[in-house]
Amino acid sequence: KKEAIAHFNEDKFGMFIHWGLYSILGGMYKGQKIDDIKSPDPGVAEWIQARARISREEYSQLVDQFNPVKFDADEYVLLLKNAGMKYLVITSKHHDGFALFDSKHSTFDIASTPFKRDIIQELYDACQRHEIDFGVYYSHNIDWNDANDCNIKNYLDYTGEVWPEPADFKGEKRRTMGANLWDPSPNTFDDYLYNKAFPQVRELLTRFPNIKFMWYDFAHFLTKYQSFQFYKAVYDINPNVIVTDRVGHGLGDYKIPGDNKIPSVEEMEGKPWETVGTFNHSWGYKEYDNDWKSPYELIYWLTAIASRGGNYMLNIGPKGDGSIPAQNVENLKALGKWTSVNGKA
Ligand code: FUL
Repeated sequence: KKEAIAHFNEDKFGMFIHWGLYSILGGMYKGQKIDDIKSPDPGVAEWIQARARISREEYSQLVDQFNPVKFDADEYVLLLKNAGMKYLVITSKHHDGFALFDSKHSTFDIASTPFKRDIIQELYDACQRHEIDFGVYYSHNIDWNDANDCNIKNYLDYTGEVWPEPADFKGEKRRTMGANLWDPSPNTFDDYLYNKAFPQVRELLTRFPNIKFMWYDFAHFLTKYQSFQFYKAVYDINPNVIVTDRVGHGLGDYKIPGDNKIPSVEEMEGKPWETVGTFNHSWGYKEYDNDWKSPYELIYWLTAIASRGGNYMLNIGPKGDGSIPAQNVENLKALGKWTSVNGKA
């Protein structure tokens, strides 16, 4: 584990990819920008299902439209490699519950789309070919398709917390904090854990033995035991995989300060850490957000983070057709000119 952490620290600069069914919508729901929808949930594109309170049934119809024919794994990996990045982490399953890999434990996955090709497999293979470290993001607590209410009721009962507001779960305007309170699945949260989440985590680690990072996210409503189980699920199969502290309850091998946050050295308490940052203002593709960070801004983020001892993982959100927004490509190429002179070989 020590070696794996030292290796991670050496990597310094990586690419994050948020890609899934939400990328088809590009931040638009029925002709309306999600920023214009009145909703207490975040306006980032991958949160559209929560923000617009889309039913599970309606959202899952996107499966039939997911056909990213422009996707080319080598092109993605060479783009990041030529920008000076050393690793890649992709959303294997985000909060919507859709798996970008061919999963034995859910039909809500890439194999059910017209595309069928296993995106995680193709990127993993391309990373091995081009000597890029590979990791997966996995939304373990939040799964709007299969995790019932994402454990929020148990959590509030158990902790006695009143959060986000009195928990009658009826107010449409109430912030969900990621829990599916508008159309929860009929199964229990335990069903989700034992029939989908743990099996999928094991599936990923077994199928991809050279995974370096498990990027768990958003553990708000998990018990300490559940967080421990998620940590252990990884450790038991591959103890060299390092795990984000977002697994919950103070567990994990490296710290993630808030999204888009450059922390002070003191805040990180001498632990390994990584800042994750957006290129514009959304993680998933949002067709009307063209406020891209320039190559100069990216150099600032990279140097500010690296000089404090952290890693910088910069995000891109490919479109539903598999292409990457042109300005991302251009700015990453420009950045590559700088890293080729100032970065590590
Ligand atoms: C957050 C998530 O809710 C966002 O959608 C995104 O994945 C970001 C990196 O982490 O907690």
